[in-house]
Amino acid sequence: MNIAVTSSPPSPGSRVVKGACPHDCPDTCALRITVEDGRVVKVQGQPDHPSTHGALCTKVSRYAERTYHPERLLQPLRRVSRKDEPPRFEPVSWEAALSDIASRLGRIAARDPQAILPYSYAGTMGMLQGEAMAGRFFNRIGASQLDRTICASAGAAALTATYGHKLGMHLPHFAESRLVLIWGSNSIASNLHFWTYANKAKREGAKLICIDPRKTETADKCHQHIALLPGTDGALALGLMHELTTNGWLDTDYISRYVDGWDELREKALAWPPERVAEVCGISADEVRGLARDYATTAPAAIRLNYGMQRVRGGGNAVRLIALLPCLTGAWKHRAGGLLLSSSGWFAPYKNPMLERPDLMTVKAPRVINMSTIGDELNRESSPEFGPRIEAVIVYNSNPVAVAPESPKVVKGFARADLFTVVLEHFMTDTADLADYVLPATTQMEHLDVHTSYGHTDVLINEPAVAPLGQAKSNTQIFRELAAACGFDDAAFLDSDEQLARQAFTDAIDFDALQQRGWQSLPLREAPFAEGGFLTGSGRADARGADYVPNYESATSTPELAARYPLAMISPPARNFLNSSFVNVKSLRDIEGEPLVEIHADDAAARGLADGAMVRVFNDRGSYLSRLHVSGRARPGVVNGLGVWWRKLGAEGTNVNELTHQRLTDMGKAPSFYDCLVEVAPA
Ligand SMILES: Nc1nc2c(c(=O)[nH]1)N[C@H]1C(S)=C(S)[C@@H](COP(=O)(O)OP(=O)(O)OC[C@H]3O[C@@H](n4cnc5c(=O)[nH]c(N)nc54)[C@H](O)[C@@H]3O)O[C@H]1N2
Ligand SMILES: Nc1nc2c(c(=O)[nH]1)N[C@H]1C(S)=C(S)[C@@H](COP(=O)(O)OP(=O)(O)OC[C@H]3O[C@@H](n4cnc5c(=O)[nH]c(N)nc54)[C@H](O)[C@@H]3O)O[C@H]1N2
Ligand SMILES: [Mo]
Repeated sequence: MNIAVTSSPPSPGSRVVKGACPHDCPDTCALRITVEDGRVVKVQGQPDHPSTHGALCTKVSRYAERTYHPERLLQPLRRVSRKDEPPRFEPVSWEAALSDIASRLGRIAARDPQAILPYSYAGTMGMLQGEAMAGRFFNRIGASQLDRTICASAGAAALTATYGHKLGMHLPHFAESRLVLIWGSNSIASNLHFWTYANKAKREGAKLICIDPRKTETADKCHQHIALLPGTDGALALGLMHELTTNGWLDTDYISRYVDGWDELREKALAWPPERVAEVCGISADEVRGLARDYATTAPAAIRLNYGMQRVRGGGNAVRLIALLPCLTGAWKHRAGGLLLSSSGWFAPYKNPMLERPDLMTVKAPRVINMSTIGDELNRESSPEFGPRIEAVIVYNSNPVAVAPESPKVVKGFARADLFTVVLEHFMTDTADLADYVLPATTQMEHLDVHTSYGHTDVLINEPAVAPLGQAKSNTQIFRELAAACGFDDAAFLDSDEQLARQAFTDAIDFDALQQRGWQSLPLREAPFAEGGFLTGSGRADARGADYVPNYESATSTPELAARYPLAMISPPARNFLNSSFVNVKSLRDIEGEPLVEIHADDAAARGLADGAMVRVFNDRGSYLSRLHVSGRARPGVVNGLGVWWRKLGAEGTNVNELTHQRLTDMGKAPSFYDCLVEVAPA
């Protein structure tokens, strides 16, 4: 495993700063940042933070390389070329940039402020550099609101429907499980600090089973790998319920006390015998039977479900069905049994709902734009249903031109001559290339922040380690100054970062103690649902209405389309990138090599394709040039297009999102990135 474990003492004259990893990852590691002469020289994991235990992933141990990257944006830039020309920018002062941006936004707002749209996601997961000051600004100006759906909202809606909130097992307890299902997650790549606990369980004799269309690094290390077809997890869950029912493996006492709607769901499950499941999932009936037996007869049994499996049309229902499994076997009765998809709901009672100051909102019930369909939204005209055409977009903490689905439409939207785009960034990303103004933002080494997590249950602080580089400013400071340039004199815009940090939580999280220690664990119930206590209105887990929903695109749901595009494409993360972040860090890009697509030997042979060939992956939406990797990691019928590369670093200025579509999941209005048919041909 390529993790960096180091805890050498600081040399004399150096300083150690308490940090938190800002990236969109369930691990939210506590950092130990060593500074010498005002410069970060080392980024390590905090040895005493339980889940970090002194170890970082390869990416974040290179955080200094990213911070001091020669291509860091260090001054504000104004566009001088047209949007349909290669991008050219000139440096401009902060004063000139902010005053021009304020006057252009002011003119749009005078017509209709809802023509202004913020576009942000989790480039940093920090509460301050995320939405604390940005939210205040957009509320005050009266902008459209953004529905932040691009990653997790199908699973979030499903967990909330089933358990009443985004809650699950506590991370450390996985180490005591006897059976761990790693379902839709390449933990070693994307959730390394969970893997440590799973590996501990393995060493103590637990069985590990990976459920994933791709034979990942994680599948390599599990005892068993079930390589189902993408988007068929709901069918597998129903098949498991069939077996639990017909073999008498249900915990009828737990169900009768703590589950609503099982009678209805049981009827549906009985229609899914292993043979039918096998056909839909592309696996064997014995795999279904064996999995059911292991799950029902091993205790405690834990499921690490992750977001990889909910990026398909039926992602929400699949999460619901899987989340019900531990309610049917009573696995929740043990603290090392149950399921974890997200722990973020545990923080809800500790967060200040007023941090982003919804009371400043100047437009009553502004319209909501879904970030996952930004390609379509930017290309819409004004209409009574839609409202005003989008005239300005302020992008921060996100790189939509690379990460949003169906990028041909996203590019077309951002390339509109009449769209005013401001991008707050560290680097000249694909999105920044299409901006009118690019504003240099600080990195996690240069600003204060506070963090929660969606994998563990600790609050963390990130102290600034060094002064901002060049003329970079933090997101909070940029929105503060933009508010001033717009003439907003509300006191809310005068709060310093430390004041924001002190406002972020209720009194139960003491900021001074956080500064002292670096992190604070939430007090938690050991086995949260041992006696029900779900956060649904009834206190019971809710099974009503859950059912398998087939993909938008598959051999069974769209046979005509599948005749032209017979391969299902998934596009999970590349291990050494974080979404599109780090793609420009050379040492990491060198490990990944180049954009590649993995294919099974039979599918390659049927197309006369050789390992290492350049191929065109295509469908009706677009075409993507990529290196072919004939690989045991791909199952028949499925190709794996790894990573969200920067378009401009790809072979023809495209990436995998050239092929994905904008249709939304059954719950939570999320994108269905992994529900996508393609064909592969020689380039
Ligand atoms: N190194 C690295 N770490 C990351 C990220 C990154 O880009 N790089 N991204 C971060 C982010 S934003 C997120 S949301 C999390 C995501 O973390 P996870 O939810 O754990 O997702 P991934 O590691 O993307 O793993 C998804 C796995 O799901 C599999 N998969 C795809 N389709 C299906 C399906 O239909 N069913 C099943 N059962 N499996 C399927 C893929 O093959 C892949 O191995 O990771 C975070 N951590
Ligand atoms: N095909 C396909 N597409 C995907 C996925 C997939 O698996 N397959 N995964 C999806 C998922 S799970 C997610 S979460 C999204 C992620 O999509 P994004 O949230 O857009 O994530 P990144 O690509 O990492 O881009 C984040 C940007 O924020 C910038 N940034 C970081 N910190 C700061 C800061 O403090 N201030 C400012 N101003 N900028 C900062 C970084 O430099 C980076 O360019 O992508 C989605 N897209
Ligand atoms: Mo994500």
